[in-house]
Formats: sequence, C-alpha cells, structure tokens
Amino acid sequence: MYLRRYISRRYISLVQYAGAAFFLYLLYTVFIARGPTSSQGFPEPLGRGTVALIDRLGAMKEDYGRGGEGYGSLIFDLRREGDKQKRAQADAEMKPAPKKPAMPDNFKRFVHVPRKSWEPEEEMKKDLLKSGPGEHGAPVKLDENDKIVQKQSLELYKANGYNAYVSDLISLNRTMKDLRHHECKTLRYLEKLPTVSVIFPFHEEHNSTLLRSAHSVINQSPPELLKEIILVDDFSEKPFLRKPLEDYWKSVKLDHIVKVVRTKKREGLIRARQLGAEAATGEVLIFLDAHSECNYNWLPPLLEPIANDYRTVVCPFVDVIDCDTYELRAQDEGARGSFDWTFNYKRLPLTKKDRENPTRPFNSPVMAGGYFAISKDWFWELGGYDEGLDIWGGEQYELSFKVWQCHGRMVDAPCSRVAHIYRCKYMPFKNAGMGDFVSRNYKRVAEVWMDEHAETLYKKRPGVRQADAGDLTRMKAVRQKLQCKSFDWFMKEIAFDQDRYYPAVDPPASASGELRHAASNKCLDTQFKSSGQRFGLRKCVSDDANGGGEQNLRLTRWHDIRPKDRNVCFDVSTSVDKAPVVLFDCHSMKGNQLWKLRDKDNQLFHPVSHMCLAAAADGSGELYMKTCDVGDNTQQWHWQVIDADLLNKRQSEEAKEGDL
Ligand SMILES: *[C@@H]1O[C@H](CO)[C@@H](O)[C@H](O)[C@H]1NC(C)=O
Ligand SMILES: *[C@@H]1O[C@H](CO)[C@@H](O)[C@H](O)[C@H]1NC(C)=O
Ligand SMILES: [Mn+2]
Repeated sequence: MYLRRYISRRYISLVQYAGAAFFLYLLYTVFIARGPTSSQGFPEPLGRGTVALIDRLGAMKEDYGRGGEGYGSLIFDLRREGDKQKRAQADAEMKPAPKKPAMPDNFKRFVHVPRKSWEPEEEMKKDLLKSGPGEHGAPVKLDENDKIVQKQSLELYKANGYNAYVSDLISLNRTMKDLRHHECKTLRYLEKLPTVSVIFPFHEEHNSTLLRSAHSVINQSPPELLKEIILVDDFSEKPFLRKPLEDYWKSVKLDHIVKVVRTKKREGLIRARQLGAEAATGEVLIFLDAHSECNYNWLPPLLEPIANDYRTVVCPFVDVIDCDTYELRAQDEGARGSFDWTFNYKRLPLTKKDRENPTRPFNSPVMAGGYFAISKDWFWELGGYDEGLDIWGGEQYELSFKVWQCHGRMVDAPCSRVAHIYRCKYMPFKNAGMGDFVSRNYKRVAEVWMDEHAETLYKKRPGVRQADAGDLTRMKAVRQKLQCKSFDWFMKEIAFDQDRYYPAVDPPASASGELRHAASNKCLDTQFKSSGQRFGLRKCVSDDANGGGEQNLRLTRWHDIRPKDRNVCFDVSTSVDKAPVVLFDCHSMKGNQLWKLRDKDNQLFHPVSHMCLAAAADGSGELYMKTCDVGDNTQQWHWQVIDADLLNKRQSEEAKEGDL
C-alpha cells in the first residue's frame, strides 16, 4: 500500500539553483525576515509522493442539531503604535486598501512576547534510555509460525483495519523517533502561546490505540498549553469504550485533562468533530484522528502562526504509523494540498520560495484531511463545519475554501509532526444504506463556495450536479457576513498552479492509441486494472475487434502514460532487472511516472530507473523493465499516433520544467 514514490532529483539544475536560492535567502534574512527563522535553507527536490490520505470513519446519517455561535471579532487597534500606524498609512496610500485583519482581544497579548526554545531536552534524554517493543518508533514483528498469535492478530486486524494485536504489545507511552528536519530543533517560538483543546472523534477504536493517541498528546505537550483532550465517542458499542474508558483516566489521575463526550446516535466524523469543538474550552482547537501519535515539540510550531494571526489555520506534517508493525516513518517532506476536478485530493509541489527554508510554514490551498489547528474564535466565525455534510467527504474542501476565501490563511508547519495509522487491507466500517452522500456533500461545497467553477466539477462528476444539496442558507449567510472572496480568486492566487497539474480540460496527448509490441505484434493492454496492479499484452483490438480490452493509451503533457479517461499511470519504483511496471494514481510530478519516448529507436525510456519498457518476446506475462538495448525488439514499441512536433517540443522543454 505504501510504496514510496520517489520523485526524480535533477541534480544539475538543483546545484545551480541551490546557489541562487542561498543568495536570495541571505538577502531575505538580512532585509526582510523577522522572527525565529534562523536556519539557512537549501532547496529540497520535490518530496516523495502521493500516498493515499487520511482514511475515514463511516457512520449513519441524521442531522446533528445546533450550529456554532459566531463570535464577533474586534479590530486590532493600531493607534497606540505611532510608527507602525504611519507606515501602515503610507502603505495604504500606495495600494488599494486590503481588508484589515481583525484580531480578537485575547490574542493581542502575544504581540510583543519574546521567544524561547521549547525543545523538551530533558525528556528526550530520558527517552533515549527506554527500550521495549515499538520504542523509538521501531517495528514490531509477530512470530509467523505461532498459529495462535496469527489467528488472534488477524481477527483484530479485520475489526480495526490495523494490527491492534501489535498495538497491545507496545507501551501506551512509547517513545517516538524524531522525524523533524534537524534545523527545527534550533528554532525559538513565542514564550507564551494560546491554550489548546485536542479533539479526537472515534468510533469503535481499539482501546490501546485510542489510549496511546491521548497519552502521546500528554507526553509531547507542555502542560501549560494543554487545556484538555476531548474524546468524542460516536456511538461505539465496544464495552471498553463505555464506562471503563472514563475509569481508566481516573485511575491514572488524568481525568482533569481527558474528557469523554458522547453522541446520542451515530453522527459520522464531521458532526462528531463539531460536537467536540462545542465542548472545547481551549483557545485553539486541534483535530486529530484517534489513531495518532504526536512527535517531539509538535505544539509550538502549530500555535505560533495562530498567535500571530488568529485567522491562520495550521496543519502538521502527517507521518505514517505502519498498519502492520506500528513502525513510525516519514510520509514525505512536504507538498501543497489541492484537488483534481473529480475532487480527489491531490498534491502540488512546493514553490521555490517554500523550498528555500525547510522549517518555515508554507501556504497550502487544501488541507490533507482532519489534522489541523484553528483558533476557536475563527472556527466559529466561519460557522464551524457545515453540519449538512454527512459522514465524510468534502469537509476538507469546505473548510479550506472558506478559510482562504474569507480572508484567512492556511499553512503546513514542517516542524510539527503527527503520525497517523492509514488503515489497510480491511475496512472495518460500512456506510450502510446511505446512498450517494459524497455527491450530496460535494454539491453543498460547490454551491456555496465555488461560483462558476462548480460547473467544471459537475461536468466531470455528473452525479454531483444531480444530487440534492438541501438547505444552504446557513453557510451562504457565513459567506455573505464575512464578505468572502470569489472562488476565481482562490484558483488564481492560492491554487495558482493546480490547472497545470490537474487541468479541467486534458491537454492533447504527445502520442496516443494502441501501443504495439514489436517482438510479439501484440498490444499493451491495461485491462481496466486498478492502482497497484500489473498488466501485460493482448491481441490488438485493431486486429481483432471482438477482442476487447483497454488499449487506448496516452503519452501526456506530464510525460506519463495513462489509459484514456483514467487517472492511473505507468509507474516503476525500483531499478532492478525485470522491475515490475504497475498502474498507480497519477501525480503529474514525473519521478516514477516519467517516460521518454525515444522515437527513433521506438523505446520507452524511464529516466529514474534508467531502463526501458519491455515484454516477453511472445507477448506473454506482465510488463517489466530491462536494460536498454537498441537492437532488442522485446523493448520496441509503436504508437498508433504520434504528434511529432508536440512530442519534440515537450521533451526538449522537459528539462526546464518543474521548478516553479
Ligand atoms: C482493552 O480492553 C480489553 C477488554 O476488552 C482489556 O482486557 C484490556 O486490558 C484493555 N486494554 C487497555 C490498555 O486498557
Ligand atoms: C504513561 O504515562 C502516564 C503519565 O503521563 C502515567 O500516568 C501512566 O501510568 C503511564 N502508563 C504506562 C502504561 O506506562
Ligand atoms: Mn484516520
């Protein structure tokens, strides 16, 4: 499931560019930068890729009643700061007046706070001495020959979508592997920061995993910042999750921090989060899934941008807890979040500026899932979540669009890292009899926030157009009241490069149609396989119209190869002889999915592995990679149609692309 997708590193341009970036960065630190950014940043190549994101909790429909109250915000009074005000006035005369950022009174107190290091150095030293299963994020492997263990673990696996048997073997206070960029440890943050309520919605979560999620928050958070942890039980039936859960927190004398609130019926993830937010008393709300572990010093980098401007929403980097072994590992080193026009969550590369400093928070158009920090005031000014959204789906778009369009900002904070278990193999929760709730949710988001761009979504997903969105009055009133900007502004200013990677209209292909194998005279056929699967050759449809298959392929503007009208790409992730070729979700960012058509030799060259696409001489079996050899007809391919001008133009430009 979690094959790492390496993105190509073009070392030469990188070195040239590193020099330039360093020079710019020096200018930046000398003339512009204020605050704690003391690190010198060399740009990183594009991060490793595009693992499927946050899984979801299923639940039953029905409305959760109350809406959030809006808190009026006060305009921050600049008059007492004479110079600043004069400067602001001068600026205002230069430019058309931007909307003044409102700042609620209670965050004024952070304006002149000095900075300090929040590194938990003593705890980290003590942690080094600990040993045991899973400590320091190490994997736990079960005895494959022990039938009883295997049977019990399979049962727990099926019930949870992760190996809960392994979870039970690991300390509830296990130590973490520090995955942060080393420069994070040198940063200083405001010595006073707002207080926090951490909200964990859950449904039938496995007990040790749930308890570890809360313990990790307690262990990794300065006590003065952690106001409370709110466990929102969405109508679970497991006996432990009832009274024993509350008794547990009393027994470890942490019930003054950990609170349990319960829904009265199944509400789904979105309304469970909302219920947690209503119960919260901290100044900042942090939403996490109940199968998470926080890493060292995760709070200050999440909170400081909010203390500076309460309308900034901050997301941590989300790392991976392996669903089999509970091993902790990095997912990637950052990318901006976005979407394609069928509303799949997608990633966009960091900009040059983002890469100048690997510790500095960067703008992200769309949050990855349910991991974010937001000031309570801002959350309720935005009306909280749209409670008309059922179960899951669309809520990350709803919140992200309204944060940006209503004069807020959303950033990812590289120095704040939280690990998440991506469920795998088994999906324990079913969405019984709910109909197409995802289309309904998407329609609500599109109708309220996307203006004329909704039409593009409806064209690509006709089910959304047909869905009944229901009453939108409450969310439309929020947009009206906050005088939010247009979706067109969002697309032009924030998701400005999305169209380049995930366009509304596919640009013409450089080569297309059948791809005929010279040795066997058969055609490459992806056979409607899905992401992660291999494929092979079949008799060409043009030779035998009764044959069927999926042989209409495209070599695209992103230099990847996709079956027509699908968003899966030929992907190679190793460089050994006979390396398999699989279909994998397209990321439009080259790397493992980059192909170069050597049209003189009829080869399809894969620069990352430095090998060529091949198949057995008789056309049997699956495709694989082979050391390139011009005379070898098992690696020669003929496209049905080649647009030679377009191909040459794109391939010669390829080297220059990718650095925004
Ligand atoms: C989890 O619940 C089971 C009973 O369902 C219990 O035996 C076990 O001790 C619990 N684990 C923890 C960590 O409390
Ligand atoms: C974990 O740490 C907490 C203190 O944060 C302590 O009360 C609890 O007993 C510890 N639990 C285990 C299983 O070590
Ligand atoms: Mn999850």
